Amino acid sequence: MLEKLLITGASGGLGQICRQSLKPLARTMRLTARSGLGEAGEGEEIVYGSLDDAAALAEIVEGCDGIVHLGGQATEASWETIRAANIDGIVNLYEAVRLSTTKPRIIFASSNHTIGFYPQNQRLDTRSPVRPDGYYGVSKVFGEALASMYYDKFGIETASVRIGSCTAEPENYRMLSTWLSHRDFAQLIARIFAVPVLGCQVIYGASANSAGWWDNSAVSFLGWQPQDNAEAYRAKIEQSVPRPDPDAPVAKYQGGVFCADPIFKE
Ligand code: 15L
Repeated sequence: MLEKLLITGASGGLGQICRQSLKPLARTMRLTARSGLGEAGEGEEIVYGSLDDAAALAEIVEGCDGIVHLGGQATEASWETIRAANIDGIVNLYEAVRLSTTKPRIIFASSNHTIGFYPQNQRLDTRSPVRPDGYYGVSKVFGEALASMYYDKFGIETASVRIGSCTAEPENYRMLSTWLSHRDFAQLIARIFAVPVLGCQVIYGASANSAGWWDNSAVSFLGWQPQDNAEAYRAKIEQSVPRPDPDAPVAKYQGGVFCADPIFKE
């Protein structure tokens, strides 16, 4: 059990899920976001702060022995927005960890958009070269590279989880391959904190989908066995979601619509 688990981006969609599901993992949960965290529940601490405030982050990180880093920009945006949240912000986080006395293990919410431009008929493993599908995907590649450097130079351990589509249930054809159930995500996080030695790993965050594209055999030592399979929702999707044009990016590329976006301007 962790003493103090920090969740960044705790007010976002996944943050709210983790706030509930990760309670059994730590004696205390420290939740941070810029706003919107409500009242602290039992065993919770709320500390408001921003990833661009290095001094505040140092205080937020100190005393924690685990971090689930969900904070930052979670979709495509202008370079200015991505740079502030996902480039400068994650450097600030790793510097805070390096300077902390507790040197927490980090779970970095990376994304399938690091490899989004691979075609949907190609299976990948965790050593396949990256093919990001936008500024957002590039920023997640940066985060993974930063984690690698902080491990090699300073021994700080990270699991970069390339989250597919973490929703209550799969919502479209692509998600039959990319879906990560909330339950499987929580169990993956528990395994990452449980193993005695983690090192620095890349892991695909997807449930045991029959139509899945990603091979996690290089991290089988984690002992993570996803329970859910998007296939159980296929009939429902076939009844309710129009089938996309096979030449549309959403049907062609693993990153789906992110591959269709031109360079993003705000
Ligand atoms: C992501 O990285 C996004 O944060 C999320 O909003 C979804 O778009 C997801 O990828 C996805 O590819 O389904």
